Amino acid sequence: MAAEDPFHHLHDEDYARPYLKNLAGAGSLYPRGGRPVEPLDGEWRLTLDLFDEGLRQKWFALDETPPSQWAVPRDYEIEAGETVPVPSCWNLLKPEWTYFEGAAWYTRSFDWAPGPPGERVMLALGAANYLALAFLNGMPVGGHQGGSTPFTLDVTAAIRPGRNRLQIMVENRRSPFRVPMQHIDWFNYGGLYREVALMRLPALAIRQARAALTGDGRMILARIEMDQPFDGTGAFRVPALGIDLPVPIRQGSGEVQVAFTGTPWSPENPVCYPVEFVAGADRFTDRIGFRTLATRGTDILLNGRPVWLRGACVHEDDRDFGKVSTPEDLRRRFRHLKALGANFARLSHYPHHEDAARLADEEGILLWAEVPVYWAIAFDNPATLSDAENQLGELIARDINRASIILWGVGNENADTDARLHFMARLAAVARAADPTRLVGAACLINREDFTIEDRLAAHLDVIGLNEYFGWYEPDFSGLEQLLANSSPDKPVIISETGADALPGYRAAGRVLFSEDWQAEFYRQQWARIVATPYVAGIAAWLLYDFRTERRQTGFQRGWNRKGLIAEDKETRKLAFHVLAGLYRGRDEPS
Ligand code: GCB
Repeated sequence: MAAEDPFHHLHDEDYARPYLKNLAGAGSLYPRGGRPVEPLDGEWRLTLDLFDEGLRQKWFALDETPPSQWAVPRDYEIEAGETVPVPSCWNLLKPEWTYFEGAAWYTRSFDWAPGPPGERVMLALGAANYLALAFLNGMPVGGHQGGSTPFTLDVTAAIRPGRNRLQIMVENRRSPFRVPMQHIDWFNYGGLYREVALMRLPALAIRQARAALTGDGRMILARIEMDQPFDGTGAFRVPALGIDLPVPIRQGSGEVQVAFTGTPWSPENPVCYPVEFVAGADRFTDRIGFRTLATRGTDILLNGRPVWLRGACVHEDDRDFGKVSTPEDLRRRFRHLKALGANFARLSHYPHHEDAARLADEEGILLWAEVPVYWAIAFDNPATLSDAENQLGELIARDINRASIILWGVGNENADTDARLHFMARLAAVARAADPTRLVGAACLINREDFTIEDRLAAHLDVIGLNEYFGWYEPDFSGLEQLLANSSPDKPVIISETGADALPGYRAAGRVLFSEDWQAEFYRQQWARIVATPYVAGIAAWLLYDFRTERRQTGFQRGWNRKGLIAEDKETRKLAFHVLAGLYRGRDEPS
């Protein structure tokens, strides 16, 4: 049927293809870089669209004539949508939306005043779970897949002076081919759950700007990448260190080295310096901590000295807001980590809000940041691999200047098959190529036949993550003892998860599952064995807060994973919190 027929998609099952052709990716991302933006947060209209009628019928192409003047009936009306806040997760807005998995259309209008000639306008989204397609004034302006990473869409051709109408279709179906796939242990929230904004860029703009110490810690290496071929001179400035240097830019990129005379960033002294990169009419600013990172044998070295990681994993989840990270939520998270005596957190199991790592920089908490290559991804599917590569690339591009991030996690508990080895070795290579300054790790499975830390992927990693639940999913700790004794890895091992469920307030003596007492005793037992193992370089308790997950349906759980050290109210500290805080501070008593 002819493309101009407004209903040509209706009975055409290939209806989505035209919109999926040019999805934005890491290569087209403009990190914010301190540039001013015009927020589009606030009230939007939301219409659920379980059958994808919006794409089939082209809801974006409909004009805004009121229903009283319609010549023929329609199935969509902007004003009939619910008024919802952005950012938010639709699941928590209305009881009947709690378990909705499908497409939904967000619509709002905004006013626009054009800037100087040549200016470009980007629609910048912090994240949308999982697929997002955007339409401005009836024109498709691109989209994105991957539920936790940022993207920018160039809307220059579609935006107009005065009133504009923006529509974003967000679709969160779980699928065997997505990253993550349909089987996960967390809640599949949907929607525009991070900030949406417009960002103005000059005709020639900085795509990426980074600065980090060279391996020996003596020099800062600063690099600018433009979004087009360009020969000229930029600038790199760190006013507090008296640095103000020209950066020669050839063919769109350039770098410069300068002696580092400042204070290295560390958890004890998390010094971040305001920095500025300038090229042409564009200016990219950031706050950067400078530190070195390496491994030597089974040690992790921060600024040349071994560091032992005491930490907790944390999901991006909230009883009231779902995946939305409010500034208060993030600040509370770091207060709790500090109260625990932690110097480390694992941001499980997908990229978190970018302010998490920014706050970690300021607070001095080391981070493991990862992509949701979780459990049984479709490892043999090339499209799934490119999706995972892209999510990793976007995460690295966004957070390249964060001193707190020490490790890129490329997966979690994936069975050691040939397809998985190929898939994840590729991700490790992608991470190294994009960022040679950090470590690459993954949470590996163990060999359960001979109880050893054994995974072919380890050859591609700097750090081996070990998730183990001896004493919880296994009745006792003997397997852990065997495993730790049988293994002799030649690189650092982090206990990337260990934990036990506890229902707040449920008290019982002995190994009574789901009691606060057993959760606390579990950590005492684990700790004694872990700290006695020289090749272990740290531990991340599973986890800081209880989180929502539909896999967990006993009377103790009722839709929640209860392994939090703190209950779902993010206030009530369980016994294990106090015990672990005592252990982390070097004494086995409640703090
Ligand atoms: C794991 C997974 C994590 C689960 C956890 C649990 O090994 O990596 O996502 O939530 O165990 O609670 O069982």
